Amino acid sequence: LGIALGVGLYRSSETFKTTFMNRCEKFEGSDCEKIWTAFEQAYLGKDPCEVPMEAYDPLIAAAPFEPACNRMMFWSKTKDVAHEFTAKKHCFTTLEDTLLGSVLNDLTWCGKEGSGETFTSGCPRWNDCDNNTVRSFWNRVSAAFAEVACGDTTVMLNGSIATPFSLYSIFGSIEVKRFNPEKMRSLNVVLVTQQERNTTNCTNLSLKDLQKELREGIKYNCKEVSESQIQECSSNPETPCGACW
Ligand code: DVN
Repeated sequence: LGIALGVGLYRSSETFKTTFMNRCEKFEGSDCEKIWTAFEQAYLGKDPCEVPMEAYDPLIAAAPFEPACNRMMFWSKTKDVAHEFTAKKHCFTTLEDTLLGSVLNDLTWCGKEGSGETFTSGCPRWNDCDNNTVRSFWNRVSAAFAEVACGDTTVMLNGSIATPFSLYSIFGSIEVKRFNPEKMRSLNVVLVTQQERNTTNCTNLSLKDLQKELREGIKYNCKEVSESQIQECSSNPETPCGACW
């Protein structure tokens, strides 16, 4: 059994690296072996609950975020609708469309004290501990993505929930705090509504918190847009992005 288990773990970490490399190589001109090494050093041999976000600094240095001015899209509680949209309309880019975001999207990984392996099971869950391998990664890459945000930026927020903007989300606790008024002209909220539900609107109190969080010099706008309108727009290749909302 020990051997079988060992082989199973070995195989899963091999699959993990293969997935990482395959996804990475879609981004032409990137040194994926170098990026993999910088990634691994963040967590290998460590207690998976004691990986601070700074552990990924060398990874960010190995694969820096290139700003996509006027095209950057943030999101919170709108994962599916935002990604369906950017998959079809390339005039907007989310973190998960960038190299690091897309390579690790939907994956779980961690190390173990005294081991040089990458594990893909038995890792802490998102809320099990603050400094877990996966959560610290998303916090770190989100910070880096937000730091380079420039021009007019967009955030899709969920208009079907009571607090579309939460200070405890990654968007509220990490990204908004790193928006730089010297680079960013405006933040444009697309509040995604659903006709059949009792939805909030741009006067929602949590959006006042968002405006308070924005540093002076960053303009704020909000628009209510129905999910069906967003989907219709992204499914029609002829419609320019500027006409989606
Ligand atoms: O702007 C985006 C993007 O740049 C991103 O990295 O951060 C922003 C979105 O984060 P958010 O504001 O915290 O939004 P959500 O919708 O609360 O959470 C985003 C994701 O973080 C979730 O979809 C979870 O990822 P998963 O498991 O679907 O791949 C993850 N997450 C957040 N809270 C979680 C959690 N996963 C499990 N349990 C939780 N409590």
